[in-house]
Amino acid sequence: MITLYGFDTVNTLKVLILLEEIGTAYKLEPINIRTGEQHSAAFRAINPNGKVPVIVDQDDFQLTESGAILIHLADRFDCGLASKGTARDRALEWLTYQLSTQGPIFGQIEYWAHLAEPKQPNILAHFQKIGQKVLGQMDTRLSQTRYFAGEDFTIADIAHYAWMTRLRVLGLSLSDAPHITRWMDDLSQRPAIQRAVAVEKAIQG
Ligand SMILES: N[C@@H](CCC(=O)N[C@@H](CS)C(=O)NCC(=O)O)C(=O)O
Repeated sequence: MITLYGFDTVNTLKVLILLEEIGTAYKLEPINIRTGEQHSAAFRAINPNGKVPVIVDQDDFQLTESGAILIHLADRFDCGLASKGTARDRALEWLTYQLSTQGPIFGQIEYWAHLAEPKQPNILAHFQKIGQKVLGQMDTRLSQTRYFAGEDFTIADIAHYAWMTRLRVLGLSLSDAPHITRWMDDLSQRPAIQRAVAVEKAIQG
């Protein structure tokens, strides 16, 4: 049995999507990061960094970092990542792009748009400009292939999709990104993604 410690966050959503795609039994333990539960001694014993998501796999193996968790689960259940070869390399390439570029830039936009006090319009505009560039790079990739890694749906798609559910609050536009729109429509129809989004929405501390 896998236990997922998480909350209503994009990184938790990535893991929920993969667990639903796999179809394995899992238990969700909400950690309310808005009331500071991530700093409790009990949670720090599970993740000293005080962040979600974390999984505990079969009661004895604990893992943090959404990217590492996706790779671990994909390999363990043979779901969403080829075991070797170019298909695996390509999926890890685009997973890394999400972890190093799309996620951090979108995170900056969310901070400067909604959390920063006082507001800094110049900084927000700076990150939104980079965010549109990121969307352009994603759209170019999806103009060449059905999914990020090629013809198969992988954990690279899962990782990218999680932040894309927040596009509205980021103030970014898909008007010049028809291939992302096509890919979003495709992923939104996957029953596992629909279930994961519903589970994330229902999380309460
Ligand atoms: N690099 C980590 C980031 C995890 C992360 O930033 N989690 C946030 C929520 S999305 C968190 O737990 N924040 C609580 C805090 O920093 O106090 C991953 O990909 O899992």
